[in-house]
Parts: sequence; C-alpha cells; structure tokens
Amino acid sequence: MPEAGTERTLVLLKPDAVKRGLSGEILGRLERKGLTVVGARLLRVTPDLAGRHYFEHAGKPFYDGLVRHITSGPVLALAVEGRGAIAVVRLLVGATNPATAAPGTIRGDLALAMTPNLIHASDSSASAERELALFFRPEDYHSYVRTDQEFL
Ligand code: 3AN
Repeated sequence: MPEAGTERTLVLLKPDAVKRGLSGEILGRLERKGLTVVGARLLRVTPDLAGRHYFEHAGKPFYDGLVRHITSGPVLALAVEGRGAIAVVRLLVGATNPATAAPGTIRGDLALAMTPNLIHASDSSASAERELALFFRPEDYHSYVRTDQEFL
C-alpha cells in the first residue's frame, strides 16, 4: 500500500539537460529528496508527441521554439512518486525563467535561458495523469519501496 498522499508525476529532462550531461545531477537531486523513480525512458520526442504534450501552449509566441527544442535530441522521461510529489518536484525545479529562479532550485542553479530550461514537471494531478499517459504504458511502472524509506 502506498503511503497516504503519495502522488505520481511526470518529469522530462529536456534535450539540453541530456546533452549537457546533467541527467545524473538532476536525477540525483530528485532521488536525494526522497522521491522514488518508478519509470524511466530515454526517447526522442516526435513532433506529434510534442504537440500533444504542449497543446496548452499552441499559438503562443514561444510555441514553435518549444517544440523545436523538445524534439531536438534525447529526452529522459521519468515517472516519479512520493508524498505530495507534484508540488515537491515543482519546488525543486524552480520558476519557469531560470534567470530569476531561486538559487538552490534546478533551474536556478543550472540554467540561464528560457526555452532550454532543462526540465518539465507536471503542474497538477490532472496534468500529471494526462502527461504520464503520453510517455508510459501501465506496464512500464515499477512498484517498490526504497530501502531508506522502509521504516519511515
Ligand atoms: P513550466 O515548465 O515552468 O511549467 P510553462 O508550462 O509555462 O512552464 O511553459 C512550458 C515551457 O515553455 C517552459 N518550460 C519553457 O521551456 C517554455 N516557455 C514558457 N514561457 C516561455 C517564454 N516566455 N519564452 C520562451 N519559452 C517559454
């Protein structure tokens, strides 16, 4: 039985994170926080998948650049679980604009530009559910308890 309040969220390490060799650094921050990685895929996002993932942004001035970036190289898709994981991951990620994201956050510490801002994280339970289904099939998830959390 998962602990009450356990949520599952989608994290994408965007092509800039993978190509800068920052996957381990970012994944390590999520792991050290105590979150559990229950799914992982390294994939190339197609224009069709990008359109479905970012449909809310269609028509915005930055949309074409956003799709160009997310399709420009490998993406590490992670399904991450933990108590209050959706909000916890968003706090770790930091504000959308890395230039003003707080130091200590992933974007605040590791990025400067706006579109290649390293990471995507679902912003609500509805978007987590919708976005996870774009990247993972039900059988892709692993169920296990981290040994450092067995007795918490
Ligand atoms: P977040 O990823 O912080 O939830 P959203 O959902 O508002 O941000 O935007 C999705 C992505 O679109 C951002 N991660 C960023 O890459 C890009 N983006 C958002 N706003 C801008 C902007 N004003 N200029 C360029 N890119 C942007």
